[in-house]
Amino acid sequence: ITTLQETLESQVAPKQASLAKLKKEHGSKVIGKVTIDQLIGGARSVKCMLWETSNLDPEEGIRFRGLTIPECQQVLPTYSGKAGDGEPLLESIIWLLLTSEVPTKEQVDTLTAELHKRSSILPAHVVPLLNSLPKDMHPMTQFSIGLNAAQTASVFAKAYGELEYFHFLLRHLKSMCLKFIASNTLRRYLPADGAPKNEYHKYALEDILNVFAILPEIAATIYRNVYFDGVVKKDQSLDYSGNFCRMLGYENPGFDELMRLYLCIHTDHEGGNASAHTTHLVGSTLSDPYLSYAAGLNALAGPLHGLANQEVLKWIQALQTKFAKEGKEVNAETITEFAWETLNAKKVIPGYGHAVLRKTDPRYTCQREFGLKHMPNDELFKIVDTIYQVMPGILTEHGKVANPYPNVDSHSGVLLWHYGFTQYQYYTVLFGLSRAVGGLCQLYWDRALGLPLERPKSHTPEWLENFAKNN
Ligand code: NMX
Ligand code: MLT
Repeated sequence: ITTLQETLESQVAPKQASLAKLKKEHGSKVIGKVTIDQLIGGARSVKCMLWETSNLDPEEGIRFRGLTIPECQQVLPTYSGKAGDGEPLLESIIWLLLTSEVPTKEQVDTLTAELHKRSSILPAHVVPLLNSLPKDMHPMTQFSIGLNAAQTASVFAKAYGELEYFHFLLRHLKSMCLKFIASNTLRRYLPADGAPKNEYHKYALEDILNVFAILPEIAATIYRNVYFDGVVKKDQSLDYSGNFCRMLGYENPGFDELMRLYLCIHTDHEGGNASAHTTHLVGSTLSDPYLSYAAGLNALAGPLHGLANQEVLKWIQALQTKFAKEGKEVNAETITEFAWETLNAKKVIPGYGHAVLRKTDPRYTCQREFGLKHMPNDELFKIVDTIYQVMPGILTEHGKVANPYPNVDSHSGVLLWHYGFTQYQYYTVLFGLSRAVGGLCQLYWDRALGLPLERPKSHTPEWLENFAKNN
């Protein structure tokens, strides 16, 4: 069977060539204009990034390498081995996003085994460091610290830094004999012989697979430390998600399936979202994949982005507490009352709205389908469903929101809650574990395609006012 590395290696040169051709033949074609509104308003819809792994249509939602979520569920290998029989394995999405090919179950199994093997590279200082963090430090802060600390294992940084040093040394050694000895000694310890820029992607891939492999232990250590006894038990006879569930302390096959779904759908949402964009931006400075994705995690930790999943649960709990105290039922009427209180207090309804989407997020829909299948009578599931019935109308009446429909974060928490995973402050860590896949699969192609330092142009308000006067 063809390995992931072989598949990728055969794709790099043709992709480099076709991008070079596109640039040469059509580089000067205009694909859009930028208004002052867009410049002030968070660059909405400004087309300025190359993103291989997925594309987001405002009406239809996400496609991973051209496949919608239901299509992924039909064709990608599952735990049982039969496509369509359960949720896709995260390893199959990794393969799809990296290579744009649908892998066979055998290929996916090799990747599972490789990731389990690579998990042992987690540097020895990381778990003790996590153990030393205050239990009340937000899990996302801990996650970011853990990944940053693991960066000592970066092959990319080592290759880049040591090669720089190697060349510096060779340049400054006067004697030919010393040059010869130094070059032979150092080469033995270097990952490659003077890796040129067009080989960065090979080191990046090593780091990327290693980051995928070690993130579950970092994430699970935080969960077990903050909420339980700090003990993390693995079961590497399982797939990536199943093993992660055991590390968290869950032994329920239903929860394993939820985790597979959860980890697959949060992976990628084209390039403009804050976590993916941050990873890409930081990576463009040739920061290694560890540092690049740790930066992405910090972006994900914001309440307008990934933290919204914990905020949704908080909002529902506040709603339940308020109406329990007042002896009222949670129903369409009381939800409407609570929503208006939130809006009138100039706060956002977490889990609703989107910068790009203009319809219900298909990631919401597939989670709703999972709920209908596995927990149709769950109390929180029913509340989320009632919120869905009334909220688009409320937000439309409110009149500000471009998209009154639910996004991915609106549903994820209640599914976890059903299986006893009630520590909602931790929910964004699960998002972060998954988003590593999208951000870092793209980072591989960023390096393989030799994409440059990202550095857009900014303008001062004076410049804009002047421009507006004269145009
Ligand atoms: N509740 C109340 N007001 C909202 C909401 C909402 N859910 N969504 C947007 N608005 C407001 C927004 O704050 C803005 O107000 P103002 O003009 O006073 O600044 C106005 O509506 C127009 O914003 P939009 O153009 O609709 O949205 P934008 O593209 O700026 O922001 C979000 C997108 C996702 C940041 C926004 O919809 C939001 O804050 N949603 C709630 C938080 C959330 O669910 N975030 C998760 C997104 C998905 N993810 O995982 O990252
Ligand atoms: C995401 O998954 O990143 C969010 O839906 C936010 C976005 O796409 O901007």
